[in-house]
Amino acid sequence: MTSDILTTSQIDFFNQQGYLFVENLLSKQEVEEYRQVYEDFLSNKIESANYRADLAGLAEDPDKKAEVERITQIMIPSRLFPPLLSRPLHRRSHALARQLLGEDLELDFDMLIDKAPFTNTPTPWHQDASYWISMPDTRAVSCWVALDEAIKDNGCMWYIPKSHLLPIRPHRPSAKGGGALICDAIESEGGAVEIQPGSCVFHHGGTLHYSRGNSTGKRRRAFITNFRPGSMIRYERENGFDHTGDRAVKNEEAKSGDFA
Ligand SMILES: O=C(O)CCC(=O)C(=O)O
Repeated sequence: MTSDILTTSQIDFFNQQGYLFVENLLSKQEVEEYRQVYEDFLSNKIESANYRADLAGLAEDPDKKAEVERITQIMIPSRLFPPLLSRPLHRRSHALARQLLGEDLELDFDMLIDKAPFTNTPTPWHQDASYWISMPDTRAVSCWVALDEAIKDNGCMWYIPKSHLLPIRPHRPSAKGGGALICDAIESEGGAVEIQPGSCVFHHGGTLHYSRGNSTGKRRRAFITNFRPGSMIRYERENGFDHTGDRAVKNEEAKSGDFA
């Protein structure tokens, strides 16, 4: 059975720890359907080239630029292919996000992150809020849905419990050529959440997270939705920010290490 109702203890866990595992957001058949749409994005059958990047950045030596994208990120899939908005992943993750952080939560953006086989490239430790402009209301939650089994060796998510309750850490770009943002953190501060296809993990916008590289021969596809109060989405847009642009440190507090 798929899930779209949370218990009080799940909501309390999220508020206290900053993340929450939810089993079976999608059925097996739904996972298959999402895998097909995912391939349409990766093969550019659904035109997404302008929103596609390698989170690993460019290799330091441009002559050695990776032939294979190591961490493929495609932003705003539902703006490029709106039928996704009424499908189960968006509907159920939205329903659960509202139970976690409030009825005023709306979809801000979504993204695909794929780790190809044997690419061995970690997603660096970071807090999502470091990418975003500073906002008066910091409620924000991501739903990270696995379309393949996600285990330590192919890049399941790791979280640092309670980190959303502490000041944001200072962030910096991880690589020349526009790599993901990084802050100082280590695995022993947190724990890995290994999950099956169709299951998901929610994390708060202030929760520190990371994933190891994919050292296996199989894919690691994730479909991610992100929600925040509608008033804050309008605030972002009025300030020219819509999650399709560059990956600079945008949050003033992440430059200094404070978080209001
Ligand atoms: O999929 C990954 O490796 C990283 C995902 C991530 O950083 C996020 O969903 O905020």
